[in-house]
Amino acid sequence: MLGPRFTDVRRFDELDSTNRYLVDEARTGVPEGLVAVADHQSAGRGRLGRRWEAPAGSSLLVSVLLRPDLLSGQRHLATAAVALAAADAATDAGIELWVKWPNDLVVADGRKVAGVLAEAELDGASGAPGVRPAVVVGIGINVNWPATDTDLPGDLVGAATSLRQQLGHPVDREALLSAFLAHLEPRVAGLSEPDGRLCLHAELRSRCITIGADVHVQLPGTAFEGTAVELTPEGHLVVNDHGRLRTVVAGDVVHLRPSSRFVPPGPGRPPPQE
Ligand code: BT5
Repeated sequence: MLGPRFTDVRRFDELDSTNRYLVDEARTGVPEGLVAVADHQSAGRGRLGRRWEAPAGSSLLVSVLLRPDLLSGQRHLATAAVALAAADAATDAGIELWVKWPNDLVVADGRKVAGVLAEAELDGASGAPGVRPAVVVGIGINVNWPATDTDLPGDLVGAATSLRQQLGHPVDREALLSAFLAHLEPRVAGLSEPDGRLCLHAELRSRCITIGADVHVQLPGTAFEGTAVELTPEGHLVVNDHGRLRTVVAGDVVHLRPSSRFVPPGPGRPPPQE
């Protein structure tokens, strides 16, 4: 069931990028709630100029236009809201996904099922009085591709998997989209409220397999290693770098050693170990 926000769902056989489409729409002042879904993206975007790969008709490629009442430093919570809604939709489909900070959804062995990309639109109509800046958040979910590792390009073997590969049967993309939007609705409402942000933070913390892991953090022009120990209320990662606590707002994180707090799932949903 769709909530009141996400009623305008625009579907495309092909787009360059659903994020690009919504960022352009945001510049014209379109209100919160517009959704773009594509069967295929000719230039699907990852972070830092990287590509998102998805054969036509195989994946859920969806972006949402949000205008939450957030400070710019809190924007990571919009990424979290989308990641957590997608994780709940995957749970409905029968599989548990975990958040690998900052923007991946992974299965317990670390292989990536989905990636989230948030882009802010601060110019144009969004800068007009009374119009909150837009945040466009897109997610690519590997639904029916890969079916097996042999479908993957070499660089993604061992790094990517899909709902289908994990479950052993195809998954209905429409049902997944409906579940995702339904799970997103209350979280987007929560983004603009202090209590809602507290809830998102708590949820993110319990889904985040990076906390407790030894990590290599790649920042622009520099890198360091340490143990991820916490998430700030804004969802940023706190890393203990040999006794010095460093907050990482944006960066790439490689897990060097899995979290001791994370117990790989057996049957049913595992509670994270505190
Ligand atoms: C992401 O970037 O993971 C964000 C991906 C967001 C994609 C969605 S699709 C709808 C919306 N419209 C867009 O144009 N984008 C969004 P990043 O963390 O930079 O990861 C990118 C890296 O993941 C690539 O360099 C590959 O190594 C890997 N990758 C690419 N395609 C993948 C896939 N289908 N499954 C797993 N890994 C993949």
